[in-house]
Amino acid sequence: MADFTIVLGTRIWSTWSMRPWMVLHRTGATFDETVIRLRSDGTTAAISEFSPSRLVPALIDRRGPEPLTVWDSLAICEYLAECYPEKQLWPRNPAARAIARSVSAEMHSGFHRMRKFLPMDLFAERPGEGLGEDGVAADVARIEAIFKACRSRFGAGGPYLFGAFTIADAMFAPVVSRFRSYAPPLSTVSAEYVATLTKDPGFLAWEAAARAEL
Ligand SMILES: N[C@@H](CCC(=O)N[C@@H](CS)C(=O)NCC(=O)O)C(=O)O
Repeated sequence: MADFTIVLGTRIWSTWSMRPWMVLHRTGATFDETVIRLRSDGTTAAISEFSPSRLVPALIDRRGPEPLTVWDSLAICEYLAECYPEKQLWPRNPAARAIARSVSAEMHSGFHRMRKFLPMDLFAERPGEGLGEDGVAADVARIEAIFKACRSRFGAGGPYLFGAFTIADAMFAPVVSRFRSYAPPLSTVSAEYVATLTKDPGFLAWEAAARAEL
């Protein structure tokens, strides 16, 4: 049996599932998956079998004497960072790590207008749609400011927000998918970052699995 089971929602829509899945994929751990169809009559009941919050994602760690269930995307990412310190899933530098945690938490708790009006639909092409809705431009501008600040202050060592891939990149992966679908006008820094993340092995693996689900 694999070390972990990750419980996910329908891949094309489930932003919260995509984030910790990319992090788990990065660890190289063996894992299997349970994918629950969202937006169906039985969704809540099906999720409740695995997740106490009745929301996906959830991670089940089977390595100990009894299985341990961790839920909520950011808590799962933190748990994996603790399980695999050698993978440097957070930046090693304390200042970079503090900012990586700040932008990840900001993503986790904010950007409600963008979430509402630019929902993730992984392969959709809807250029311009939703961009004029109230508050969307402000959310996009704030995200662009985050990309610029992280890349310029901490990104010298590679093409990701903090140079090498970290949890912060996974947290922004669904945003990058939205930028690709809805095509807001972007700065060069943001456009380059979208190109980087959409070529990331974890992002591509998520897309391949999502295609197989269609
Ligand atoms: N704060 C949670 C949010 C999780 C969440 O909202 N998950 C959605 C899917 S992306 C869900 O489970 N929805 C249940 C449903 O559609 O019935 C996290 O970060 O994991």
